[in-house]
Amino acid sequence: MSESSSLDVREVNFDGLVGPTHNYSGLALGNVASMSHGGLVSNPREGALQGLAKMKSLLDAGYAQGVLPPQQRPDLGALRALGFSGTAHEVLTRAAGETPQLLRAVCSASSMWTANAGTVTPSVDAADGRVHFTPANLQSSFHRYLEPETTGRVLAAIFNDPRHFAHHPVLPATPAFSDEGAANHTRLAGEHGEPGVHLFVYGRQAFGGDPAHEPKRFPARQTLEASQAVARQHSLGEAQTVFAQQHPAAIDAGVFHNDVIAVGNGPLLLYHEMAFRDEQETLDALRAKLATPLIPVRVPLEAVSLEDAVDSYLFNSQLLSNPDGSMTLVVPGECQENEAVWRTIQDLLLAGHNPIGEVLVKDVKQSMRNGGGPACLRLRVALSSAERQALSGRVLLDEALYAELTAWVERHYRDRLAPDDLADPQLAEETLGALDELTRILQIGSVYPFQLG
Ligand code: SUG
Repeated sequence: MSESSSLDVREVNFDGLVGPTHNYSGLALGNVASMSHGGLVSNPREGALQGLAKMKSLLDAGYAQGVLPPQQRPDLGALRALGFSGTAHEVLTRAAGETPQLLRAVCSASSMWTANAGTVTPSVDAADGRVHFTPANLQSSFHRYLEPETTGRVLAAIFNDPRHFAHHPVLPATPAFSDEGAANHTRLAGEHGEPGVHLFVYGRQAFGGDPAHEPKRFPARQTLEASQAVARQHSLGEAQTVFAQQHPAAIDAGVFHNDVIAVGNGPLLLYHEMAFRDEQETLDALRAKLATPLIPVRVPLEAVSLEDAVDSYLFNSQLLSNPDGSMTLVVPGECQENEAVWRTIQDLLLAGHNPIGEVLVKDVKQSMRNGGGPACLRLRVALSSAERQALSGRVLLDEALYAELTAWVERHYRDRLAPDDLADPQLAEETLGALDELTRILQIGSVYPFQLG
């Protein structure tokens, strides 16, 4: 085994910075929060500061915290590819007049939800002893389909030492290989540095699937075929993988990713009774493959309805390992506002026989209104100390980086954005200036289309 399997493996949570064009456009079919908040005025500065505050508090609590940059928006290249021409001003004005919905899509700051950036396999599970990455194609929606190209460049810039990191191509961006990344992937293991089992959760089967087992109201965003292809790219064998179908009724209730209804960490799987189409089969398969006893923590429907799960985002929590073997659950503020959910946290999770010993409540409301909780905002990458040292750029949060990023947000971000503001060419210019500066702060080189010429 390579040095990457040595001790001191830590999970680094790479949170996406909320971008300067953060807005509410109602773009995500099947995502109840996005659908109900479209058209509201957003607060990009507040959103970015909320995200940074979450990162800082987890850093202060002793967890390893990374940061990933937002993307270049508005995506003028996408508008040009769709036939708009002329200066930036002309392109934006014409798009705003002719297809305001398209303009909103190319302005989305959706790359903040880095749980959808890609799928990651830690080196301890990989035959070649390297960490493997596949950016997600996000082909289910146009605004997110625009992300993978820059995501791939950002990941390659940060994890750029080929002795430690391997990057795979994005899957074909077509419905059969619809891939939403780590939001539908959970790695279970004894500890982060021990070999693990990868639970891939899909919503539909593209080839030969039975439509009777698919959601009726909202789209299933992940296919079995996409999950299998990612597992193949990462050379994960049968003994290391479990493929489980998401419950179609959950998708129809607004559970557009598995991380809205289940979260795992180490040997613990916290899940809602309605998470999987076949709960027992899923647990049995995990038990058969895991080297350590599975700790299932099941939340029954009678404790938390699907509606409450979707409203509160209880399962979109971060579950973090502590040195004493206990775990901390990082929940969004909305959980505290929901009586049934808050009671379940106290009575079933904290008082139950499981390692969850603490609950931290974080305010990420700006992101939550678009359906993004604490877990959506982060990409988990388990790294050995050698791999952490091999990272490029200045992306591991510390006191100084936090202070610089906070000042950068305060310098460049608008307080509020109404839907009509998205056509303002000034906003596009401000954003480019801010991102150029950000790549210097993070020392990641040129990753944006405007920097590549
Ligand atoms: O893809 N929302 C995102 C939220 C992603 C949450 N991620 C995880 N569950 N891991 C989505 O649905 C809404 C954008 C808007 O409507 O303006 C949006 O894209």
